[in-house]
Amino acid sequence: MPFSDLRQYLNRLEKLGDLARVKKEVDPKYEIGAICKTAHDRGRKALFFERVRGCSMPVIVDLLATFNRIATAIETQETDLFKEVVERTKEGVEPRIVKSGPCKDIIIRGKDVDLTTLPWITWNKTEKSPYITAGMVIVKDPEYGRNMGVYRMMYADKNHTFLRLSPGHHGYEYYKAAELRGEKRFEVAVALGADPTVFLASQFVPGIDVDEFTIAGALRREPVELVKCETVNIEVPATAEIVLEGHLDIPADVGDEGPYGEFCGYSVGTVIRERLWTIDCITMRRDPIYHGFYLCKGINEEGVIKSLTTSVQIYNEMKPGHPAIKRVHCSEAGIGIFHCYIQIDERMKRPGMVNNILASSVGVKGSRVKHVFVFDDDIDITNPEEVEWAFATRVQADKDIFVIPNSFGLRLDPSATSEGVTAKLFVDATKGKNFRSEGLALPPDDVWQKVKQNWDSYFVG
Ligand SMILES: Cc1cc2nc3c(=O)[nH]c(=O)nc-3n(C[C@H](O)[C@H](O)[C@H](O)COP(=O)(O)O)c2cc1C
Ligand SMILES: [Mn+2]
Repeated sequence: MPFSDLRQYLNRLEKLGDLARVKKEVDPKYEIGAICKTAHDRGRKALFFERVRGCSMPVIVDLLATFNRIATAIETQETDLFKEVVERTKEGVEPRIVKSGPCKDIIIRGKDVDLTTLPWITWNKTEKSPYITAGMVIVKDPEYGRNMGVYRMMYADKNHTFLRLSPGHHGYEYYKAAELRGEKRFEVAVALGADPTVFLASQFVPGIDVDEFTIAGALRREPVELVKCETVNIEVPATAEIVLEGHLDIPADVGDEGPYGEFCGYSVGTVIRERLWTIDCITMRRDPIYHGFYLCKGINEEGVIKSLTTSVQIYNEMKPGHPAIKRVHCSEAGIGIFHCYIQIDERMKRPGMVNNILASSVGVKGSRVKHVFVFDDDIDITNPEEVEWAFATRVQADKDIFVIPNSFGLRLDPSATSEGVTAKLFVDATKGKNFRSEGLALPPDDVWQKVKQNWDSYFVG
């Protein structure tokens, strides 16, 4: 049975010993971020902050920050995660609209709306204001249907926040479409804290007309239950912890937004003239749990989630044209999008094939790959040690590496131009035609397997 809400998932994590309760009161300004950053090197458990200064709500952070927890979220094993996600997302599962749900336990409207009751967290030293970071923003369009994506919200006042609608992301495109239709108002709903597949689904990059709730349904193998909002014509997860309802005016009020600690691990400037929205209604569960998301230098939760969603997407798009591809892995330290490792079936390799695969990788929809490598299938591309070893021993830089200058990448990459123009690197790390080796230096398989099976027996007297 899939999890029906955030709470069920947290219970499971706690039973598995994969959730740590922070019992001491913590300061929402920098201390939560410092605890999250430290926890990364000390077990990487999900962190449940029971007492946050100045706020009555507990805070959960780093929910899906390991592949193991993502596997738990979709009820599979970490070793099967990639294969399962590829299989399950082949077909969407439509959400089901229900009459009511626990997200309606408490309803606060109009002038009673007071966002200061939420835990406003400032995560990193570069951030000048606190942010909502895990809000799943739901919007609708008459042509494209429903869309759900996570967009950050910087605090403005008790019923306003900024809404960072990045060009290219669907929230922005929907807003622009409403503007072009001459509308004066753009409705928005934001859900915080739901069954974990919903958040996971928000990070897939399907076409503009695909409702991310159908991906959540596919991941959990049952429809997500949605309820109608109170003040806008949008549906939200029935079991959400907190729901914000409201609107942007068209044209919207604007102001300077940022800087913010981005998933690349840096803060990259202030967004000039970002839009603000008005929150007209808040609904929530009794004793709501606030979901926060921490981004920082090094491997962070977004890099881990993106690693999975990007790898699945690149695999799905490239496999039909390149059947030799066995697996794709965009590494977490490469923030899930910059370093793409492609594993091919060595037996299917033909002259020139690897370079064609490398070149095609930049054409994948929404792909931001920057450094792409192809490996033979004796390399476990999810293991950084094997990846580096293959790069060290199978690559001749003058023959196996090529670069495309002036390509489109990501503006948040501080080494790219401010428009996001970047070079792309392609590496054939497979064994070349003239590779000089009699084979891998490893024990014979049968002996090795036997040793592994009887491992403990070697260490008893
Ligand atoms: C914590 C977090 C914060 C994010 N902040 C933003 C943001 O402020 N603006 C944005 O456009 N995308 C942001 N994203 C990325 C989008 O959620 C993601 O690219 C999503 O797939 C976009 O979906 P869409 O194309 O349907 O809008 C964020 C992602 C995460 C995990
Ligand atoms: Mn979308």
